[in-house]
Amino acid sequence: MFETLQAQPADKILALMAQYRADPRETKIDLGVGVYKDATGLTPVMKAVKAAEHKLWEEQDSKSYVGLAGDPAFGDAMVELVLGDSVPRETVAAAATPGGTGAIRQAFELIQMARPDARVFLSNPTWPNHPSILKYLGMEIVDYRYFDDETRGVDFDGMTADLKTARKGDVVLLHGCCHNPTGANLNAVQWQEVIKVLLETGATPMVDIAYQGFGDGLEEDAAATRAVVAAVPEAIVAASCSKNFGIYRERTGILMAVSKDMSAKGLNQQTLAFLNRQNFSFPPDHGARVVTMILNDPTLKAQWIEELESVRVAMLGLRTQLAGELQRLSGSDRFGFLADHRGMFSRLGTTPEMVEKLRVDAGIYMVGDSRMNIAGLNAETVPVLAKAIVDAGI
Ligand code: PLP
Ligand code: TYF
Repeated sequence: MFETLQAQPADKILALMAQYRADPRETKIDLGVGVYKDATGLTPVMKAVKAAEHKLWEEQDSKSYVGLAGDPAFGDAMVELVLGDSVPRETVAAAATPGGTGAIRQAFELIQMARPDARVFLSNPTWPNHPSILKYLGMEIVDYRYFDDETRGVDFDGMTADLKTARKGDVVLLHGCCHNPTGANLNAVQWQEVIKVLLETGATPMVDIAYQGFGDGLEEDAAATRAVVAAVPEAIVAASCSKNFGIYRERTGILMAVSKDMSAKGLNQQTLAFLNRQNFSFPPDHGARVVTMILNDPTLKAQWIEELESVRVAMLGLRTQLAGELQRLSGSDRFGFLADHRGMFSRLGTTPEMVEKLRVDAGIYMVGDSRMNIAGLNAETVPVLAKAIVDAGI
């Protein structure tokens, strides 16, 4: 049986993580995997999370099964966090999933179930797991232009031209905020243009939002997702709590199916629960419960927002420092895009050979497409990175 198995391609980001760990150099800098790290290089448990876990330990009197879609209170809290009051709650079906990746996987299966011939439009580039899962499911992918290698901003004309080729029954996957891997994002006017194209083509948007609170703020980062779901007849939203609650390993995420036609909610909800049952039955509860406790307790929520805000501001500070240092050393403004990008990542815009050179010569680890995790830096390593970039002639 197993002798027929073939080696599958490794995840390049995760492979880089192992390579970094094996590097004995003390001066090495990890700008690889998208995990937030503080100035000392640690990924701390947020205080609000610790407090909620403590309370949970004291109060929880059963670990019996919850429900196929998870605790409805988690659904309510997350729909409010992500969608605000953009659409009536009665139009949103929601199911807890193992992480944001679980939500994405279930979303693709939902699409395949509803429309076996659907094409899924992906930004070029996008998070590698998007095409990887779609290929695994045998679904058709269409790339749309997204990143402008020259400006390191969004190639908006290319993007809209490509999205106009979508049809009703197709799905357009959009990053709600903090685009991974580029860090380049649409402005509010451009989002309205995208919405216009969605309405013209009849294609269904699927929003992947994994970094709410990491870009311009909790509400600001949700604005595009809310505008999209409010405007179109149907939308899919996959949200992750891994980053903004710092609960990566708890696998906490949610899939939402939004339908303007309120009578559709029952069937959508039942379908999401069915999909969970086919794949793993009950979703993990611990992370979801902690998130629910935080969002429903004004004191814990205020503490979480404060902690999240300090994470966001720290990353912005590193962006400004890095752009400034590069301007000083290179005598040019060509790295100004680093201060304009938002979220954990920026694509530097250099060749895989240069990325490899930085790793070998300077112990700087970034993903092969030159994606850097800004949170991997601190005030001391920013000048080191800037010097290495300029010395390499990038
Ligand atoms: N979507 C994007 C764009 C991501 O970068 C991530 C990153 O981890 C996820 C979804 C899902 O993350 P997780 O499954 O860890 O919640
Ligand atoms: O893009 C990243 O680095 C994060 C973490 O298979 C991640 O989203 C990377 C690869 C992967 C799962 C998560």
